[in-house]
Order: sequence, then structure tokens, then C-alpha cells
Amino acid sequence: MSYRDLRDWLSQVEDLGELRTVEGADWNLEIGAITEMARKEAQIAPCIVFDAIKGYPKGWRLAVGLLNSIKRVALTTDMPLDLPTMEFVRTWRQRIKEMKPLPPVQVKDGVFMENVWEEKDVDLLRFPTPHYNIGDGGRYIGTGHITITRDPDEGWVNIGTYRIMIHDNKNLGLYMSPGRHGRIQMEKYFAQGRSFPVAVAIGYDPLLFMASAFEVPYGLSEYDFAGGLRREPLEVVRLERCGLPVPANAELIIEGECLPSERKAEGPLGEWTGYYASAVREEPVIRVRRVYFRNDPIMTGAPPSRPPTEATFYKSFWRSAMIWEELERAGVPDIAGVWCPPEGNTRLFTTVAIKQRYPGHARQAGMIASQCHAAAYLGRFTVVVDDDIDPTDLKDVIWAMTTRCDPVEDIEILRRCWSSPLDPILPKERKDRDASFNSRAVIDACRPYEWIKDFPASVIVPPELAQQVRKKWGKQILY
Ligand SMILES: Cc1cc2nc3c(=O)[nH]c(=O)nc-3n(C[C@H](O)[C@H](O)[C@H](O)COP(=O)(O)O)c2cc1C
Ligand SMILES: [Mn+2]
Repeated sequence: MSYRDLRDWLSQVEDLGELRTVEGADWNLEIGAITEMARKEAQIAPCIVFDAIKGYPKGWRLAVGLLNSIKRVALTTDMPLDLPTMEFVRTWRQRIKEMKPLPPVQVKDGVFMENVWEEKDVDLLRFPTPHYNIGDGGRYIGTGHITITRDPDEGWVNIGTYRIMIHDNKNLGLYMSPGRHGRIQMEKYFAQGRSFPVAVAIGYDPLLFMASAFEVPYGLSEYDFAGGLRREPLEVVRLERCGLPVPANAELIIEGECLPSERKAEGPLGEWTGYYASAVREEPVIRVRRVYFRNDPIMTGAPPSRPPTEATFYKSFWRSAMIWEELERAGVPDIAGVWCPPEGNTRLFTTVAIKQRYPGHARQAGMIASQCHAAAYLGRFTVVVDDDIDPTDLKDVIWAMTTRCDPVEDIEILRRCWSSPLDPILPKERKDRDASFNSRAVIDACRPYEWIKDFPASVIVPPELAQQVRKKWGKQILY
């Protein structure tokens, strides 16, 4: 791996020309607005480090937008920096497939031990935590963080990114949706009448953030998974109070526990669909017992919002690779590419390119790509295109949809599919915490198989000619 920790990672991002520092921004709405506008309006969404945040000391920083460019995702995952998107997905898929989990190694000290606040001294409001968006219910210290917990029976350690709101200077609100591994562990502690120990790390190797927010199988620690991807074990420190292992190179560690009976109103926070679609709920409270932090800590944030966001950006690579893998395992031949664009939040729009081999091949690919495990939750549209279309180029995909698809023949609707209360299209009466359904469209935008030979020829510049032109006039006309 080419970087050691977050600070080293940031300095390499600076060398790539993708780092910006902003001084003097207000934690109240301004940081949120800058984060949102930088990724919407900049050519390449930068990684931004906020320093001298209004009312806070210089040096206490917050980094956002870490994984918002293909080069930064490549740096984080140890991939070549200049791969075209589809090549990246193809290579990444191979890496995930061949990856062997590698458990972390325990070390004695972590850089976060430079400062320790015991319970009586804990004052969470001394950290420059943003109130990101105007509709949010509070200041969220946990968006680009990891929550570390242990299974009380089986002993394995889970890591998940579950949002954390500041209630007051010693208490935090934690939201984990049903089915999340951290929540299953918490329910086990509570069923035994025990309080639930929680450690939160903010500011660490961004690869761990990726692993923490991705669907790693139940029972497999995201530490082992990230170690496997890094091809070297991560270093962890066992916290003295709760015994949970935390990354040795973390900038800030919060240690606490949730009591079985305690709940407090949490939310709302802008969701990954770009809406506030689910209600404020009574959720568990983390009572903070100890805080550790490095001198001049660098916190990290990744607020969900209207896509594309940082989380949707890097997840596009993962989800596309996983769906591709599942399509092949289901026996669909000749897949040329899969892309879940960040604009569709990686879940709501998927394109699969195939080289059509037989009648029904396109529908088969579309149905499976819509319903396989990596795609099944809260999807919407799946588009199948021929292999002359680049799925990562939305212009190309729309061209195929608008010219090769006859809506009455080529759109299949699936009903009663897996959804969630976060689905903005579901009216209140169809939002059920345990049983929300939605529908899906599978759009066949391939040239009709039975008369493919007679389908109008496409206007193209042949690749050899394109190559010649690029060589001869590229500098003049293409840049
Ligand atoms: C920025 C960000 C915020 C997230 N917030 C939450 C959240 O508040 N609650 C939740 O249950 N999942 C949230 N997730 C999704 C989980 O992190 C993700 O599903 C992860 O795989 C859960 O880990 P687990 O499978 O070990 O439970 C968030 C993801 C990201 C990237
Ligand atoms: Mn997990």
C-alpha cells in the first residue's frame, strides 16, 4: 500500500492536486453547503480540509469528500491511477474475488493516545462538528466514521458506518437500521440485560471507511476484510476500558456504551436518496465514558445527501463489480460491463452491457441484474444495452434507451420488490418498518435480437481512424 495513514494519504492527495483547504468556515450550515457545492460544481470534486472553523482552534480540522474522485479511490485501493472506469470495475472485481481476509495485529500504542478525557472531562462540543444541512435535526459527529462493536456470544468484531448525532456534551444518538450487524449485536446484549459497548473512530485510513460502509458478510470482521484488500494486516489497539480494538492510526476515538432501556429522539439527517423520507425516531444513546485524540486532530465527515455524493461515488465501483460477479455466477454469458452510476445512488439505476448471443439473453441479464443480492434492496431501473455502448457513459446509455427500446415491448415491470421506509416514492401508508415494497423496471435497450442484422447502422468513427486523428490533431482539437 502506498500510504500509511490519513495524514500521509492527504499529502498524497495534495500531490495529485485534488486537495483544498478552507479556513474560517462556519460549522453551522456553511461547511455543509461548501461540501455539497464543491462536489456538484467543481470539475473534479476535491477533498476539502476545513481548518480554523468558526469558534474553534486552528489545527482542529475536518476533512470531507475524501473518496470523491476516481484517482482518490484508486489511491485508497492500491489500483493504477489512470484506469478508465470500466477497466477499474473489471480489475476491482478480480481483486475482491481473490481477496483473502487478513486479521489485524494488536499493538500497544496508538497516535490517538496523545490526549485522553476521562468521563468527567468529556466535552464533545469542543470538536468542530458540523450541522450540515438546514433540515437536519442536529450536529452529526458521525457520518464519515466507523462504529466498532463486538458480538457478545461469538466474539467477532463488526465495523459499520451508522450515523451519530450529538445530543449534548456527553451523549450521542446512534441510528442503526434493522438488519445491520451492529444492531443485531446490540439486540443480543440487550436481551441479556447488558449494556452495549461501542467505540467510534473518526479520522483513519479511508480504506476502512469503504469497508465499513459496504455489505461485508455477517460474521466476517471488516478489519479482516480491509486487511485482505490492503494485503497487509491493519494495526489495532485494544481499548483498556471496553476491550474493543480500534485502529492504531485513528485521529479521534470515542468510547462509550448504550444502556438497554435508554432511547432518545434522533434525526432527521439528509438521507442517501437526497430526501428526508423517514421519520424522527427514538434511538439508542451512547453514553460517552472516555475520549482520546491526537494533537490537532483531523476528523472526517461524509454526509449523505442528494446524489452523487462521496459515498455513492466509490460505491459505484463496488456495486458494479459485485453485480457483474453475480451475473456470471448465475450463468449469464458475454457480459461486457456493468455500471451503477453515482447519479443513481448506485442502487436506483444499473446498466449492463452484453454481447447478445441468443433470444432472451437481454431480458435474462436485466432480470438477474435487477434482483441479485448486490442489487435487490431498494432498486428502481435496470437497463440492458449492447456491447457497443459504454455503460459508464450516461450519454451513450440514454442514446441506446431512446433509439433501441420500444417502451411497450421492452419495459418489464416487477412488482412487490424489496424496498424500505427510506424510499421517497412510498406514501406514508405504504411505508412499513418491516414490510415496504416497491416496483422495478427492466429496460431492454438492446437492438431487437430477431432483426439485429437489419437494424439501422450506427454512425461511428472507426477506432483506427479515431486513433490516427488523435495522434495528428488531438492536441489542437481535443484538449
Ligand atoms: C455516509 C454513510 C452513512 C450511513 N449511515 C447509516 C446509518 O445512519 N444507519 C445505518 O444503518 N446505515 C448507514 N449507512 C450504511 C451502512 O454503513 C452500511 O450498510 C454497512 O454495510 C453496514 O455495516 P454492517 O453490514 O456491518 O451492518 C451509512 C453509509 C454511509 C456511507
Ligand atoms: Mn458487518
